[in-house]
Amino acid sequence: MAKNASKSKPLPIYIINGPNLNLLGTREPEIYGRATLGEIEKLCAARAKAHGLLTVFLQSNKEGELVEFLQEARVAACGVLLNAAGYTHTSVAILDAMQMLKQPVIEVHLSNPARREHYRHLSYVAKAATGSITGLGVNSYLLAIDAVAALLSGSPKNEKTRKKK
Ligand code: CA2
Repeated sequence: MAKNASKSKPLPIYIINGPNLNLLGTREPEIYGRATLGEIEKLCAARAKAHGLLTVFLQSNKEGELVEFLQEARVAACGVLLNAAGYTHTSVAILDAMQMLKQPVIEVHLSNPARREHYRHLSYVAKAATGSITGLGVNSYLLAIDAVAALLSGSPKNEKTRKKK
C-alpha cells in the first residue's frame, strides 16, 4: 500500500449526465422511463454505498462543462459513469477528455441507441469507454456502478476507493 493511502479520503465515482437529462420524468416515459434525475441520483448513491463506494452526481446542458467534469475526474474520481445524452453522437471534445482518464469509464444510456434512429448509432463516447451499458433504463446506471466496483476490486490500485467498514 502506498504511504498514507489508508488515511486519504476515498475517491467517489463521478456520474456525469449530459443535456436535457435534467428534464427526465417529464416527457417520453415510453423511451426514458418515469424516474427523475433526482431519483436516479438517490438510487445510484444507495447502490454505490452497498459496494462501499461514494458518488458525485453531475449534470450539465453545456458541452464544455461536461469536458470540465471529465478533467476533474482525472484526479478526483475512482471511476466514471457517463451518459453524454445527445453529445454521445457528436462530441470529439468529450472523446478527447475521456481519453485522458485512466480509471474505468462506463458509457450509460437509459434507452438503446442502436435500436433507434440512424444518427444515434455512432457513439464517440464508446470509442474511449471501458464498456457500455444501454437500454435498461435506470438499471443501466445501477449495473454500471456494479461494473466499476468489480473492475476496481480486480485492480491492485484500489486502496483509496474503499470506505473503511
Ligand atoms: O438513452 C439515453 O440515455 C440517451 O443518452 C438520452 C439522450 C439521447 O440523445 C441519446 O441518444 C440516448 C436524450 C436525453 C433527452 O432527455 C430527455 C429528458 C426528458 C424527456 C425526454 C428526454
